[in-house]
Order: sequence, then structure tokens, then C-alpha cells
Amino acid sequence: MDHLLAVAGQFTPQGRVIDLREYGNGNVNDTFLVTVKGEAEPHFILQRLNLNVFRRPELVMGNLCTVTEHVRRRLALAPLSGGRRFEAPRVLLTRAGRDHFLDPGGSFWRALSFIDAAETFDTIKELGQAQEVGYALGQFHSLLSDLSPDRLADTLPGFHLTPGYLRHYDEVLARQGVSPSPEVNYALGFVADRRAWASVLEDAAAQGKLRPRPIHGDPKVNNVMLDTATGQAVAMVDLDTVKSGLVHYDIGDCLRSGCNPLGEETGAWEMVRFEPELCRAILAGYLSLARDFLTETDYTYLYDAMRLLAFELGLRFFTDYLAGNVYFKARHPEHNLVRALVQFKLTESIESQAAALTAIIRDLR
Ligand code: GN1
Ligand code: MG
Repeated sequence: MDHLLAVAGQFTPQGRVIDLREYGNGNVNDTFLVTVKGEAEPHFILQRLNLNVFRRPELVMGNLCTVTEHVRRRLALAPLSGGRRFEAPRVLLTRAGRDHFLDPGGSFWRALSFIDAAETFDTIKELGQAQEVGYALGQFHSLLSDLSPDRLADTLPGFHLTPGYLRHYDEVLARQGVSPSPEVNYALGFVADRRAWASVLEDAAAQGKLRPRPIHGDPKVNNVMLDTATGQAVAMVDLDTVKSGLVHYDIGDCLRSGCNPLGEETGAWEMVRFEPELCRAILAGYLSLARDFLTETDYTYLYDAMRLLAFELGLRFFTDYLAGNVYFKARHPEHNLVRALVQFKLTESIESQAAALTAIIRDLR
């Protein structure tokens, strides 16, 4: 604790740290909420980056600065209509004027301003909230739509490239083997049945049908901050994965997260379903802004995007389970297996509603 307090102190030149507690439930980094006395803003977010995942943390910080500065510049030039609030966190500097602090043990720490009077939820409670979650992603994409993706470094090579995750899965299977169980057999069969289709977005990109843009990379429900009083979306947070990619990764990820009322951490994986009315509301919120920049072909791949991102996350969790839980933080040995089963059930639910979901996309476009 003393060590944490000392690290936090690096990011508050004037203030005195009076409280520090774990915050959120990220699967990769460690996040803390820090309270200080003697600064204009009483809180900030302190994070230890997982260097096993983010091998080039200086590039992550570069992207973070590029994106947040761009968003703030756009909002200053053209404030949102109706006095709506939308913010991007600010990168806080250390006493030495740097955007991170390397502790003697080699940990990489950075701090961000805290978005005040806002909260996050792990699952969506009602349709109005779903619309706001979609709006947040649409606003984020819209604010970045004039930023060239070439300005962003590739901080996570292979991120959201499903064919690459399949190759890794095959390697892990060949190396470690598996102890069969009904759940493991279900997962193995599930992946086998969908291999041929898993390159659908990458094939479209390779054929020039979809083009890269700046993306968030991890727009799940609890990375959207909603105003505590109005419920309106006020920020997209957790910007470590911003890079160049297909907006389809973001749309698919937001939908696989937002339309699963039981949430991705449920143990009741057999009960998981994809709720089409939540999908309609999220897409309506998203398209209220994204209509301006999506192409006809972009719409063609929206159904595949939701199906694929659920499948892909299931594949990533399952592979990590087989590999011995080396990537995602796990609270027990079977945790990543259960997480995988949740995403596979969700994928199945999407597939069984293909016609209805395609109709929703058609109605909204
Ligand atoms: C990881 O750490 P967290 O929870 O923000 C992961 C995402 C997954 C998500 C699933 C860099 O994000 O891709 O969708 O878990 N981030 C990385 O909850 O792999
Ligand atoms: Mg994240």
C-alpha cells in the first residue's frame, strides 16, 4: 500500500494522496481510484499497464495522447448541440513532467483525469441506456472520423484479427493438448464448426470492401461513462486499445457486450442469450451519428461483426484457458473456460436470430 501511495504521489505535484482503492474490474491492467487533497480535482485514475499484453507501453501513451487531444480539439471547435456533455480523459504528468512513471520493480504506471459525476455499468438495464451506449460509440467514432488512422501506432499487433487467434489456438492445442470434459468438447466442436467463416471481416478488408479507421478496440458496456443525473453518455474510457482497425470490431464488441443481459461474467452460461431489442436500441444510438460516415458495404457486414466478435472473444478466452490462463486475469482455474462458454452461447443466440437481426439493421439504415 505504501508503494502504491508513493506511486500515486508522483502524479500529484501539488496535492497529498489521502485515499487509494481498486477500481473497476479490468481483465488486463490494474486500476485504482486516487483521492487527493490540495488539487483542483479531488480524484484521478492510476493504472499499472500489463506489460505482458502491452509490450510497447510508450506507443500506448502516444496513441492515448493523440486521440484524447484530437477529441478535445474537436469538441472545443464545435461543442455538442443541446449543451450535451462529452469528454475525453486527460493524461496526467508526473513531477518530472513525464506521461508515465517506471517504478524500481519495472512496473509502468500512468494516470488519467477522472470523469466526474458519471458512472459505469457492467450490463445494460433498459433501452434508454442501450441507446446511450450506442450513442457514445457513435460519438467517439464520429469525433475521430477526421483523424488519419496512420497517425496511430499498432500497439497490439493482431488485435481483433480472428484468423490469427485461430492460429494461436491451434498452436496451443498442439502444444498442451486438453483434458476432455463435456464443456471442453462443446467448445472444441464450436470452434471447429466456425473456422471457415472466421476470416469474414479480414477477407472483406483484404478485398478493399472495408477500410481501417481509428477505433476504440474495447468498447464494452462498462467502458462507457453515463452521467449520474441524466443517464446521458459522457465519455468512452479505457483507451489503451485505440489504434487503426475496422469499426466493425468496435460495433461487434459493443453489441456482444451490451446485448447480453446476464453479463460476460455470469456462471449461468447455459442461460445466456442475445437480446435483439437491446441491439436495436444500441444500433439506433450508434447510427444517429454513424450514418454520416458508414458506407453501404459497412452495413453489409454489421451482422457478421456482432456474430464474429462474440465468437472471437469466446475463442480468446478458451485459448487462454487451454494455455493455463496466461493473458486474462482469472479468479479460478476454470474462469476463462466459463467466460468462453458465455460467449459461445451468445454467438449461438445471435445465429439463431440471424433473420431478425438482419431485419433490424435493414430497418435502421
Ligand atoms: C479485456 O482489460 P479489459 O477488461 O478492459 C480485453 C478485451 C476484451 C475484454 C473482455 C487488451 O479488456 O479485448 O474484450 O477483456 N483487452 C485486451 O472483458 O485484450
Ligand atoms: Mg480494456
